Amino acid sequence: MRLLATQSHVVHGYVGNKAATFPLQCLGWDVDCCNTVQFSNHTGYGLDNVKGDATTGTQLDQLLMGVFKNFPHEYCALLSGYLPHAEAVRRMGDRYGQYKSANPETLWLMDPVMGDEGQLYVSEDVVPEYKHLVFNPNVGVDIITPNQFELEVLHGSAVTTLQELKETLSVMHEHIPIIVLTSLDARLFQDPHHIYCAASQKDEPPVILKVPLIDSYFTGVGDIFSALLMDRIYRNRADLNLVSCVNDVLNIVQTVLKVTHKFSPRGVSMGSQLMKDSELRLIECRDLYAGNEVIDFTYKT
Ligand code: PXL
Repeated sequence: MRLLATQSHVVHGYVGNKAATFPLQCLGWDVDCCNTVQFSNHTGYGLDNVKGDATTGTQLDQLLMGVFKNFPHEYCALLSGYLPHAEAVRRMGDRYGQYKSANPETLWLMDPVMGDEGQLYVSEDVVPEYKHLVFNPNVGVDIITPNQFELEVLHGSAVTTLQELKETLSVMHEHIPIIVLTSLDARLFQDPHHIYCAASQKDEPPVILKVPLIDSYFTGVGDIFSALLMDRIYRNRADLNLVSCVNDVLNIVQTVLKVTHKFSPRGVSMGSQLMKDSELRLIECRDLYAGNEVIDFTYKT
């Protein structure tokens, strides 16, 4: 199993490709990484404490062109995450799209990383690029993993009820077969003590999952989530039970966060070097990725 991942590289810590690679390798994947940035550390340390550069659209295009020229049929799976500039999103979309049309069996998971809780953390012109990849027919994205804010940005309107959530998902499913919402607004459930997610497939009602909230800051959680989700969906693609895949991944991520939290029990503050205490403890969790202990997180609405 070989996967191509286009997302961040950080020298220190675990976000982007640094968060995805080791867990996937533990599961038997060869992981080929195209780095969209090379930063000293993630941006949660505070912008003054981040050094390094983003890969330009042209550089990214060259890398992907070389990779797909030399390895035109080798990838079972394509993954993408944080791409800070519009040009980079476009080039990734073009190259991945070409590969996918020549290799329709390959699974493409795109995490449309744009922001959270009402705030964009990429430049604004990234939005229409992701909209293009989601709403145009024949692009070929199989799976997207937005949070609720990213779903709203893509769809262009707020989601304030579960009924609106269903309607929004059914519009998105016109071209995207699988949508996993990695966090829903706590206000939809009046419950600040849990994180709510949703697993949704075309022509089926979405299933909500509910996970206890750990009161701290973590980064790279979405990146390990999308990597493990890709693994589970790929392995089970012949007879896919999406809810079971998402539930399994949530169990693992929850345990990784519990282990990480055990090392920084007093919590950490965003925007400072104290973030170093809450880097994901991916090595310590090396025996977990295959999954074993499964709590049922599904939530009946
Ligand atoms: O997806 C998390 C992430 C990825 N890439 C960079 C980041 C972060 C989170 O802070 O800073 C560069």
